[in-house]
Amino acid sequence: MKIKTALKFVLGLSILAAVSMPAMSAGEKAKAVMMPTKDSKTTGWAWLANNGSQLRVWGQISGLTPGKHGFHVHEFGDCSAPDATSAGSHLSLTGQKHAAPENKMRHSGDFGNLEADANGVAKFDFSIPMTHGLHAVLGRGLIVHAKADDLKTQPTGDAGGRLACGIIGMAK
Ligand SMILES: [Cu+2]
Ligand SMILES: [Zn+2]
Repeated sequence: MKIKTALKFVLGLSILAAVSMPAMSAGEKAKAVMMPTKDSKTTGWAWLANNGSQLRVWGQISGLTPGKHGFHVHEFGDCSAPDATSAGSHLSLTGQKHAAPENKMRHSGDFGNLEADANGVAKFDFSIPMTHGLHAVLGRGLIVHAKADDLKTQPTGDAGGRLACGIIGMAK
């Protein structure tokens, strides 16, 4: 009797695992918690998930000056330097130049600009083509800058210093 109950339990568990696994990979998403650099008050968060052939990016960042701020995925998931330069340059998987997010020929990490309102809060929700999707940006650094990205100056868009840095990691 006891053995029979135990068998039922094990069988039940394996059915549960088989049913729940496909749902987990379909809903796969990542999160970057934006931490302020030295002398910055900029904080926030961004979610990232595959949206068909595109990458959806949504979230909220506060403690900005009103107006446009460059927003990029940088090469490394290392925000440890006081000015976040440890995150390296813009993520570039295909060797293209810096450009606008609409441009097919751009750094993979070129997300363009966020626009902060009069209170210094930027709310965003956009989708952007991304070679290899979410997995291309996992473990990288997400950076919001002090100035607007002019979308043409090489190799940074002249977006100025780094106000906050977050490491893109898997999330529930
Ligand atoms: Cu940047
Ligand atoms: Zn770039």
